[in-house]
Amino acid sequence: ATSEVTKAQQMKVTESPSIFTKIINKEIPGKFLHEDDLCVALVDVNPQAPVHFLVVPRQQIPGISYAKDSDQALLGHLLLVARKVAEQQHLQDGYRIVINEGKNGCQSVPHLHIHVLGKRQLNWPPG
Ligand code: DGP
Repeated sequence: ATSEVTKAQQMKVTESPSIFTKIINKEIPGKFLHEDDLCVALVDVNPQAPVHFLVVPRQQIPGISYAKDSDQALLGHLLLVARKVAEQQHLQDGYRIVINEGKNGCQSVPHLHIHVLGKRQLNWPPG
């Protein structure tokens, strides 16, 4: 399987629709933990922790580097959904929220998403 680093190095920000847009539009399957007018939460297909989900805006912003001042309310909403779904997933012992950006950040899907990982002791610093 292609490593996440290789995928990140090969990512094209122009990919449209993204894999997440196809999942949001129910063209390909995904396990939804949350859906609202602005975003969804999806179980990550390649989990890095016992609980690993993604909070994804319906709008296909290619990454956090493309966010505009006018996205302020949306970005806040994504974090609050991350917190609410983390509670539903019983992550009371803690969790980590991550946004990967671009090649060096190891972003492989060009559609903004917040990772939430929990149910194990995570380490620091990340690789
Ligand atoms: P990132 O490296 O931050 O771009 O993370 C992309 C994540 O998306 C990665 O953890 C694997 C996950 N992923 C990729 N393709 C799919 C898919 O088709 N379905 C789901 N649920 N997750 C996916």
